[in-house]
Amino acid sequence: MPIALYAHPFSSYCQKVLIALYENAIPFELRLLAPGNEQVAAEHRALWPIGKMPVLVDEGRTVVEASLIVEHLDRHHPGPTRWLPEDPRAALDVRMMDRFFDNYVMTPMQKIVGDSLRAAEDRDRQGVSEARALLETAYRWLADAMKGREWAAGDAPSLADCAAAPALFYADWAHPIAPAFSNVHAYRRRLLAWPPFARAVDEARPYRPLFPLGAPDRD
Ligand SMILES: N[C@@H](CCC(=O)N[C@@H](CS)C(=O)NCC(=O)O)C(=O)O
Repeated sequence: MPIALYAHPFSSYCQKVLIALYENAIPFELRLLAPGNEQVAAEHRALWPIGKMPVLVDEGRTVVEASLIVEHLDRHHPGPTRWLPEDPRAALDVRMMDRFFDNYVMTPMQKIVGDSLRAAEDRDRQGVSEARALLETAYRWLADAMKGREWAAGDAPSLADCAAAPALFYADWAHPIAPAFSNVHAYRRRLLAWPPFARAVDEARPYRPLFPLGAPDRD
């Protein structure tokens, strides 16, 4: 039975997993979570009532949370690119950067985007301004952390880069990265040129009109 991935190509957390699948050419069946696909939505709800995507099913085992899905693929479908180093200290560096991108880039980016989908009277101005401030702090910290680095942790692509690519891609749309943070811009550009992420971005192009803040005419 092929791996099934419940996902949508425009979702940042789904792209995090798609990178890992594409990079190591792992075959899978996309169970597209999109309006009108009621059967797929019902399967997804039954597998993971929390309702978040992506969800992966492999040999009857359900795996949730993008980082854990990438770790599952690394253990059970290892390919030429390994996502977590064997060395425990190096693996901790990768996990730390993965947490950084999820918690301090992806989360505030989602807050800004999610808030823009709310009715005007339900907007959370304070929450959005806190999210913007957090993104500024995260960009500044990352600009320093990326000095002399090509990849987020160590000298090879890892789980941390799977997290970084969609996080920085969309965060720059939601709250532009200041030109002064040139290391962050350069890293984001390298990620956009990374073949598995370039493919995920290309496949998601038709959905750009869905970006509620208006997708910029670039990338
Ligand atoms: N912690 C989850 C977050 C996943 C997540 O936020 N997914 C979004 C799409 S990018 C989602 O499912 N949104 C739909 C919803 O919240 O109903 C992970 O790492 O997989």
